[in-house]
Parts: sequence; structure tokens; C-alpha cells
Amino acid sequence: GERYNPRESEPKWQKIWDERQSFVTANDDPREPYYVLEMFPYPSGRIHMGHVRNYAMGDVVARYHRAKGKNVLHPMGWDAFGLPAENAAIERKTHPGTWTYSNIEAMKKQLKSMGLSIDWTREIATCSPDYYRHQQAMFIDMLEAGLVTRKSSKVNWDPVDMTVLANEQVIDGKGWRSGAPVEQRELTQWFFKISNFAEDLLEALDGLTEWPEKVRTMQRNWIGRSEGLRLLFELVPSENTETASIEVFTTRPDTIFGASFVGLSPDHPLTTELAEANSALAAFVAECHSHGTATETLEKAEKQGFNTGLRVKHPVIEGETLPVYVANFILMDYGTGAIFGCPAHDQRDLDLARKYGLSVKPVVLPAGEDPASFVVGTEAYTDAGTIFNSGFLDGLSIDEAKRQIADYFAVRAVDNRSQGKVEVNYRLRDWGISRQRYWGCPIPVIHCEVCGTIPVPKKDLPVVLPEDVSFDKPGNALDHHPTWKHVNCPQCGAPARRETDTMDTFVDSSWYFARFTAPQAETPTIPGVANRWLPVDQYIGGVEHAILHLLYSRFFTRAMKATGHVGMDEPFKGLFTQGMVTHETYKGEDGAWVPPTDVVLESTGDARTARHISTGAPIQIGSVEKMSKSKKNVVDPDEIVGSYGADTARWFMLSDSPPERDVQWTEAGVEGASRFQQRVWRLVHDVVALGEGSGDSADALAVRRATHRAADGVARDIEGLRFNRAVAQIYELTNALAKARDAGAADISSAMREGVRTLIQLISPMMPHLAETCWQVLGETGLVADAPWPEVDPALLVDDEVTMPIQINGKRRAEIAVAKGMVPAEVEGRVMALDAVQKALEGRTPKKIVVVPDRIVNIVV
Ligand code: ANZ
Ligand code: ZN
Repeated sequence: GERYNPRESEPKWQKIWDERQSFVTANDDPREPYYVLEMFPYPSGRIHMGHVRNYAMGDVVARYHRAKGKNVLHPMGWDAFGLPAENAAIERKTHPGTWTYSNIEAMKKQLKSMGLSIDWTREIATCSPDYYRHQQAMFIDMLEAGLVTRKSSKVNWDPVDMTVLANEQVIDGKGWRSGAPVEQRELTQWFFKISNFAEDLLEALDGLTEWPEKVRTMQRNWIGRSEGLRLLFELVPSENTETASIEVFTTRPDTIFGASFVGLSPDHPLTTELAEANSALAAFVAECHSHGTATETLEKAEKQGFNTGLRVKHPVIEGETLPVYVANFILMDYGTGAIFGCPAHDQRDLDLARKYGLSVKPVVLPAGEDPASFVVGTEAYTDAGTIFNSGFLDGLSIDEAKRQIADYFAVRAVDNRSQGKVEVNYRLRDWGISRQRYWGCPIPVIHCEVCGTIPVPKKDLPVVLPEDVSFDKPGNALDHHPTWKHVNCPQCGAPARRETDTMDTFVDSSWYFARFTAPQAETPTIPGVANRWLPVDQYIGGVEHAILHLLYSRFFTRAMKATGHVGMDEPFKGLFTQGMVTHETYKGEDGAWVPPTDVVLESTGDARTARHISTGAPIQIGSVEKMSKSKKNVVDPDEIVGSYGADTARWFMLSDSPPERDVQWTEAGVEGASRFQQRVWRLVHDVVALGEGSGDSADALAVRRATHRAADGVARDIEGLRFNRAVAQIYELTNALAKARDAGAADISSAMREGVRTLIQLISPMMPHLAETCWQVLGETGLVADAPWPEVDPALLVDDEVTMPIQINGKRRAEIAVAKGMVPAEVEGRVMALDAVQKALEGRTPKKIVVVPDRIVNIVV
């Protein structure tokens, strides 16, 4: 018969959903709210398969909860500020906004072709003044609430692009775009005081039970709580400084007997003081600054030290002194910017000690080692053990030694202060949000020589980006603009200067989920509305955002609470991180990557070979990798949607692997999905042809059981985000229905009708277009998108059932499927109600009915 044609039906349904505003959500709808959100895309120009996977999953969740009677919020927007738009502007001589908005238009069209159940009336773009004006208002609120500061800090500076780089943009010590070696620069920058919330952000992770454990662990590590001791080392008096002591931060005071040096950061005030009179030290510090600040860079860099010549008294070994080094691996903005080094038990310290010939004295003995012969070679021993070589700490465990040594120093004084003080430190730094960039949200402050730095009055918001900008010079186009920054001070009227830094684009994405709840409001949020929708019930996105984006959003939600914009601490109740989309890679004879569209695959026996589609030249099949432009192993969603339809692409994305794992895109897989679509189509037509009819035969019951079991299982699997298992259950039901159809069993037409009707409902979250078309074929009124989720009859879910043959006068006439262990009286009742039995009895009344439980029914007439 006729084949299902997705190219015809998909645009048709998309138009109908649009016209009927099927997915527009009202804030005052009385039904239970459910908010599902996928991480919004960056408008790079085209959607990729990763988007397709992400949005297909979100759409299943949205459509399912709609069917379950909830008021579902499922919005979409654009993370539209950022560097690529400026780069495009430079390359193509267009305005970043022109480039961005034309990308948005193209991608919106692509997303619409996927048939997503999105409320497009709530669409937002973070580059629109309608959005960023509220971000500026909240910046001012946060400034007033003491959650924003301006301070000088070290940044990664790209000397060619003339911009600050985030640590992630520094690759092997070089700028990710320019490739120029990154330098350190001291810049005055704006910061959000995320560290105020360090403890809360850490502790609240325990309550995020619907987050993947691995994401919570990553956040914990990023926040990096450590309990330690601030410890004073008394300086041996020297003519080079007046300073009397050095304060270090240590998490291992138990190793104090193994200390062999004190280390200072190149940016430590004492280093700076000494460098003034010591040009060799000054040169060393300058050398340290010529590398980036990324922790990774620091960790990879060779450990370097500079002996200052100063010495400190060993705090526990009478009469001993230790040298003071400046070392390149010590950060100024952690702890106190100074350490004591115990080379035997810290790798960085050991590297330094080996290089400069400092002593390496082990003080922690691993279990089973002989104290007389235990030595540390090139690898520091950082595990558990018993303290030795350590006077009064000998024999203690590490933890017990930590306690005792803390007590010991607490009551001692150096420099008129307690020598040791227990302290908790967090690795989490304040969030530097200043970017010297045009295409971002302007920071709404004005610098006045008289009044200082003052916020732009809220009535003057938004501070809008100027349209007439030029990117002829490297650096910040806002700063180069001839007039934009020159304003009068709103306080005293004197000529003043606008801040030309714009906000890190992570700020834009830290509250968009809240804006979606009232995207046209005159205030950032309408708190009553936001509180109804938030936290997001289910957030779905890539694991690459597991740290920064999620942490910033968690911080921002707390800041919005503190400034009265929302009422909760946490933005995302449920979090799901999906795996990547991968594809085989192909290489031509010249070693160049070949795109899958140019490859013809062949298999002979077990061997798979490939050749070029036009030249026929042999092609080497490489490993399976994440789809990426650089390896050319990408498949364009537009082409897939164009040839197979959106439903097929969605179905394949959901079916092939557990959603948290990578999924490998294959031609065979897509074709399988496409064939399944046609199978469903045929099945629906065949069942419609069966006509209406009643039937309660065992066959009918088996069909009904399969149907209800699938409806129940698919619901559970969607709720648990096990989409591939939901798909497997749908396959099972389809097989069961097809088998029943092929067996041509009598009297199953009504069960079959219920079966396919349910089947269509179950597939509708995944293949919504096919589902609508089939729904129509089935003669149902309205849209399947508006139909409630099928009711499940719990009686039909009973798992262990038995099929009992029914004999009449010793001859097998029928059979019945019943729950195992059903009592004879009940079995008898059901048997007598069977059409087949009544027919065989021809109006006679049985003399005797014998039920052998779970085995057989004998009727004697
Ligand atoms: C002595 C010691 C002995 C240390 C030992 C470690 C092992 P976490 O746990 O990450 O907080 N440290 C302190 N401040 C530092 C800074 N500003 N830059 C670089 N390193 C710094 O790390 C704390 C440990 O890192 C501290 O404990 C200190 O070295 C070092 F066997 O003190 B330890
Ligand atoms: Zn002023």
C-alpha cells in the first residue's frame, strides 16, 4: 500500500500546532506546573546533531508531562552574546548583531523543522536590550547588596587579540585563537562574590538528589573545601626586611617535622619587597608572570624556585632553620600565598627539593614499611600511614597528629599572635565578570573623578550597546568608540566615563531560566510567577557545563533571592547530562579527513571496506569520535530531516543508547528507524481494516496485557529518562500487535484497536508527526498532542499468568489466560463468560465444572 511520507506530513503538523498555539503556556493555568528546559543554544549558525539529541530528549519529557495533565513550560532562547560574533564581524565586515540575528533565524527554522513542543512566544535572546536591561538592573541590585566588588587581579592576557582570556581559553599556555603565548596582567575588574556562598553551594549539593552524582562530585571538587591551619614561621632577623614572620596555609600540619623550606608566591608582598632591592629576584618574578594563570598551566610548568637568602626558625625543631624560596607554583590568591614545603609528602615540593638539593625527610610511614629503610625517591608519598621521625607526634595517625599539632601551635605565640589557627579554605574564587569586549552586556556603572564609581540610575537603563562600531583595531570596540563612553556623572554632572567592560557571557546564561517564566515582564522576574515555576523540574544538557554554568546559575539564583527576584536557592531540581553524538571517521589515501557523505561503505563477510563515492578510491575507516568539524565526521541535521524526516532522526537519537552515554550515528541505524516508522504506519492501517468488534478471547486478553504493560512501562521509563528502554518497550508492543495481526486470531479487533491507539500515544512524544497522522487514520478526534496519557488497568499488569486449556466433554474447545493461582470459582466465572465457551455449549448447561488451578478446566455437559 501507500507509504508514510514524512516530508509531506511533518510541515503540515508543525503548521497546525503553530496555528492552534498547541504549546503556548499560560502562567495562570490551574494545572500542576512542570518546567522542562534544555540548555539554550549558542546561535552559531546551524544546529548540530548534539542539539537534535538534546532537544529530542527534552521534547519527550515535555510532551509526556503534558499528556499527564500538567501545565508544561518548555521554552527556547538564544545565548547570543560572545566572541564568535565579533570574530565573524571582523572576518565578514558585518555587525555582530546582524550575524547573530541571521543565525538565530536560520536555527529557529531548523528547530521548528524538528517539531518540538516549544512555546515560541517566550523566546528570548540574551543580546536583546529587552533581556540585558534586566541583567543590568540586577547587577545594580547585587552591587547594593554587597555581592559585587571591583578589585585588581591577575588575568590571562592575550597580547595579540588584546583581551583577557578565561582559563579555558588558554591552551598549552597560548591564546586559543591567536596562538600567542599568554601573559599575566594585573587588571582592575568586576567580580561577583560567589565565594560568599562557597559553604552553602557545597552543602546544598547534598540536597540535589536528582542530579548525577558525577556532576555533584565535580562541583564539590571545584569548590574545593579544605580544612587546614594558618601557621606562623618566625623569620631569622635579616637586614633585607623588617618583616618578622611568614604566615603559611597548610592542610598537612602533621608533616611539620618534615618541613625543609618555606615557599612564597611570586606575588607575595614579601617577594615584592625583596625584589625591589634584588634584580635577580625581580627577573625571576617577571619570568613567572610571562606564563598564564591557568591552574593547568601552573601544574604542568616545571617547578622553579628562587632562594631569597632569608631563613625561618623551624617551628618544632629547636635550633634548626629553613630557607625561604619564591616558587612559581604558589598562587597568591589561595590560602596566604605562602607554604611550608614537605618534599617527602608533596610532589611539587619534592620536585623543587630535588632541583635545589633541599632535604627530603619522610615523616609518614606506610603500613608494613621499615622505618629504618623507608626512603622517598622521585615520587612523594601522599597516602595514609603512621607518623614517625616526628618527636612527640610519633606513632600517631595523620588525623590524630593534625589535631595534636593544631593544639600545640594554638597556645604558642609568634610576632604577638597565636602561632596556629585552624581555618577552612575554598578553592572557589570570586567570579571575574569583566570582559574587554563589545558583544556583551554593558556593565552599568560610571566612573567619575569626583564621586568615584557609581551605578547608572535605574531610570537610565538599559545602557545600550552603540550600533556604529568598528572592529578595525584589536581590543575593545566599546573603548575605541568616539563618543559612547563620554557621559556626564549622574550625581555631580561633571564629565565622566562609562565603564567599557562588558559582562562574561556566563552571566547571561545564569538566569535565563528565570526570565522564561515571565519573558515580557517590566522587571527581571515577577517573583510570584517565578516561584510557581522554579526550580526547573528537569534540566537537560551537556556535561561540559557541569561545573561553571551550573555553579554560576546556582550562585545567581541565590543572589536573585537575596535581592528579591526569586524565592528559592536552587535553580534546577532535576538535572540530566546527555552523552555525545559520535560517528566513524574516514581518511582518504592522502591522509585527509573525508566526510561521511563522500563515503560508500561495503561489507564482505566480516570485513568492512570503504571507497570514495565519486573517485572510487579506497578510504580508510577510522575510529568512532565525537562529531566535529575538524574530523569532518559530522552529519547535518538538515540533510537527515530532509531525507528521512524529523521523527526518524528523533527516534534514532532516543533509541540507540542509554541517554547518558554516547550514541553512534550510523546510516544503518537511521534506516532502521525509518523502517520502523513504515511498520507502524502499516499496522495502523491493517488494524483499521479489521473494523470494530468485541472480543474477550485469550488472544484478545494477551493483546490487552501487552498494551497495558507497554503503557505502564513506557511511562516509567520516560519518567526515569530511560528513553532507550521506553523505545524498546514500544518495539515489543509493536511486535506483539503485529504477531496478533498475522496470526489472524478471531475476535481481537477491539483489543487491537486499543493496542494501536495506545501504541500511537506511546510513540507520540518521540515521533509526534507520525503519531498525529496515525491518530487521524484511526479516526480519533482532536490531536494526539492534546490527548491524555492512556489509563493503565492494573489488573492487566499482573505478571505471572497461565494459560489454561478448556475442555468440554474431553475435547479442547478454548483456552483462557488468568493470573497464576486464581481460585477455581473465579476461573469458572471467567470461563463461562467466554464467547468461545458459550458457542461450544450451544445453550446447554454444564453438569459439572472442574478447575484444576493453573492447569486445566474441564466442563462436562
Ligand atoms: C604543607 C604540606 C605538606 C602540604 C604535605 C601538602 C602536603 P588543598 O588541599 O588543595 O587546600 N598550598 C597552600 N597554599 C598554597 C598556595 N597558595 N599555592 C600553592 N599551594 C599551596 O592544598 C593545600 C596544600 O597546598 C597546603 O598543604 C600547602 O602545602 C599547599 F605533605 O602544606 B601543604
Ligand atoms: Zn560625579
